[in-house]
Amino acid sequence: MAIDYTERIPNNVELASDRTLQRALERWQPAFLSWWGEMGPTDFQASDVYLRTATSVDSKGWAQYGYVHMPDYRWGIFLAEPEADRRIGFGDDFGKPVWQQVPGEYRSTLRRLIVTQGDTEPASVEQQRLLGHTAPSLYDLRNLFQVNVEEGRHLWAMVYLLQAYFGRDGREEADELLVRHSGSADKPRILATFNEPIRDWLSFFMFTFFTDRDGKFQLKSLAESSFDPLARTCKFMLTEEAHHMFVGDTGISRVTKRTLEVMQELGTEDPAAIRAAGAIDLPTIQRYCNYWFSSSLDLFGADASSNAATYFANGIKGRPDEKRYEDHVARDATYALEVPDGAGGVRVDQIPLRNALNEFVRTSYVEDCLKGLARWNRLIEAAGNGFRFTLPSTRFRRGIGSWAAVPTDLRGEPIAQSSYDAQLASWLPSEGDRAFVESVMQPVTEPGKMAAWIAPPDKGIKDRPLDYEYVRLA
Ligand code: BYC
Repeated sequence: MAIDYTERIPNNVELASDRTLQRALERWQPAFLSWWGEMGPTDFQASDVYLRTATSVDSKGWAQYGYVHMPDYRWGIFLAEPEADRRIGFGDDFGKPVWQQVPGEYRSTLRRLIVTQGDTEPASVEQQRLLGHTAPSLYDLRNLFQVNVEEGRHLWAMVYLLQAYFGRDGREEADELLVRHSGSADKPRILATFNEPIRDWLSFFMFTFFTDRDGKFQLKSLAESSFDPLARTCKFMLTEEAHHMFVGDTGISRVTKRTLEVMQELGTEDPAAIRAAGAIDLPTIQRYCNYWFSSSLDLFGADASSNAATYFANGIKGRPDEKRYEDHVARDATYALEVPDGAGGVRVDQIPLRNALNEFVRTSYVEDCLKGLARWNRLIEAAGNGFRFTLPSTRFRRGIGSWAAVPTDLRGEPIAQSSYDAQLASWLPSEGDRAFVESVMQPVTEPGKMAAWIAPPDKGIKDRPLDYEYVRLA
């Protein structure tokens, strides 16, 4: 009997009325499920997890809570409600009607952007697949799985666009999204950060704070797209994305809070003593920030980018919250870009704003990251301690753009390669730091209990108590 996919794939795109698309998704779904089985969270597939599931985009349906076995999660296809008479919001065609189909001349560009976005979603699930075994509490375990199933849904969102609007090429790309794997030597994920291993929960919190936040900015840029189905898809993805950054932000707060408690109890700031008590010293947390922040900065692309200028001119990818700006065409605006002068110093180049858009958005991202740091620093200040978290310069340890491979210190001052090489190990997590952090990652599975290196959250999920059984281990 034919599977009723209106039941199996909740959607608000009238899937049942498009047999070709339905068949394409029918072919892809078993491949997705087998990818989830092989590359998704190891074990826990038979556990009941207290998950939020979207069953529609309205306020009633987008966040339904209940126990679910992860493989039975209802990965659906949801686009935000259409905006009547929506017009192109930026670029050379400002004010013209948006596109409901892909314009032929932008087909390969749009496909490439959708594939790049889509590739990050399963990549992150692959990166995090082992973390369930070392969760510091059932609350955290549930949050990990919530993030994982939603990244899976975000993959569905991009696969829907590929299969609905890009014909055969789109179907092939959808298949390839399940063939590339994070960290694979032969077929790695597209963007570098998504090939970095995430072996411990401190890295997971850093990733959800710094890397998911790049996701927020990229999705906001794509939510402005003149290709209306992409814009609507990204708008709805953003509602789910907020929780992922919450997990990172509160995760790092809780680790910091616990460390401060231990410092208070012991009356010392000595990292060795703090580690001996099973907590993670603040300088180690700072080194993890340095690592994940600098890696995530590359995800914005090159600081001077003709690709970015073309996306903007053609109405393909805009600026986050484009309505905030007065000049939506930005044909004559310029941007002062700091670049290496080739002689060990810094030079300021005036370049067209359109070409500097990646840097422009990266700057907003840094401001957003700093709000989190200010929150963590307030905890430290309230504890009467003088330590403060800081972000390295955006020039530090870059792999993409004009600062790529230019040795600088944490403040972004160009330095000799030899000096950089000598100090890098003290700026980033060392093997010793990683080994220590991994050593404290002992699973805690009793409801309401927390591992020794992390404070409990302020409250539970959906008004449930902290000792609620967020995951019923099978
Ligand atoms: N790694 O002109 P540029 C998320 C390449 S995260 C490797 O700036 P472009 C999530 C680039 O491909 C958000 N290569 O390039 C978070 C180009 O190569 P070619 C994901 C890189 O394409 C957590 C060359 O450098 N969404 O959602 O305009 C969990 C020149 O650069 C990288 C998106 O990324 C890199 N980091 O800009 C789950 C949005 N950066 O063509 C999910 C879609 C650049 O010269 N993607 N290159 O060979 C885009 O908008 C663009 O592709 C990028 C790059 C902004 C990423």
